[in-house]
Amino acid sequence: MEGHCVLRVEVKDANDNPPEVLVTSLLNPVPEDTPPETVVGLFNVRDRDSGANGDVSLGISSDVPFAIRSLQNHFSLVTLETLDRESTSRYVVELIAQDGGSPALTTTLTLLLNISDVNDNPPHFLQPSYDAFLLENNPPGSLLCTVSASDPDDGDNSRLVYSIQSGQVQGAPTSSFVHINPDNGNLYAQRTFDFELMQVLPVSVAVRDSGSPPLRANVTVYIFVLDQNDHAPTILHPAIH
Ligand SMILES: [Ca+2]
Ligand SMILES: [Ca+2]
Ligand SMILES: [Ca+2]
Ligand SMILES: [Ca+2]
Repeated sequence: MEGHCVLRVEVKDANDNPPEVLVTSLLNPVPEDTPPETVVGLFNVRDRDSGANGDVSLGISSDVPFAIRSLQNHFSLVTLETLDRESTSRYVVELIAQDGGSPALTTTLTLLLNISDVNDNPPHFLQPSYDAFLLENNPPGSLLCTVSASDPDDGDNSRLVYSIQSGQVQGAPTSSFVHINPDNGNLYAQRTFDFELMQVLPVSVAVRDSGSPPLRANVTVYIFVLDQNDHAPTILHPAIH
C-alpha cells in the first residue's frame, strides 16, 4: 500500500542580510548659499530579507545641518539651515541604515560633503583711515604708506585689487599726485610735494575682490606734507644813510 504525505517545510527568514544604501545622486560640493530644505542627495535602500527583517529606515548623524526626508524606500538628503563656508567648509555626514530585525542589522555610509565658496563677504580695511607723513621736496616715487584689507572668502572671491578713486586736487587729477600698487596696497608719491602749496592731501583708496560680481570697500589716506626749512630768511637791511 502506497501513501502520500505532503511535507510542508516553512523556511522562516532569519535576519542574515544587512541593509544596503545606494547613492542615486549627490551634490558635492554644496554651494554655501544653498537655501534650507534643498535636496542635495538621493538614496535608495534595500534588504534581501523579508518582513520586518527587510524593512529599512535611514537615519543621519545629529551634528550636521542636514536631514533625511523619506518616501517609502526613497530617501533624500536636504539642507536644514543656511550654510557658511567661512565657518565650516566640510562636513562628515553619516547615514545609518537599520532594518527591523531583532537584533537589527545596520549599515553606515559616510559622506564627505564639501561646502563651496560664494562671494558673500566684501573686503574690509584693517584701519578706519590711514595717515602718511611726507617731508616736502621728496623725490617722486617715495613710499607713503601701505593700506591693507582682508577678505574671508576663498580664491578669486578674496583676491584683492587696490586702486585710487578718481578725484581732483587743486585742479589736477588725484592720480597725478599718488599711485598705488594694485596687488599690495603700497601707496607712492607721483611728484615732489611742496609744503607751501599743500599741507594735507586726502586720498580715497578703493579695494575690490575678484568675485563675480566683485565687492568693494573704501578708505581715506591723509597725506601730511611736512615743512622743510627750504626758504632762506629774507633780511630787511636798514636803510643806509
Ligand atoms: Ca535584514
Ligand atoms: Ca559665508
Ligand atoms: Ca569677498
Ligand atoms: Ca564665502
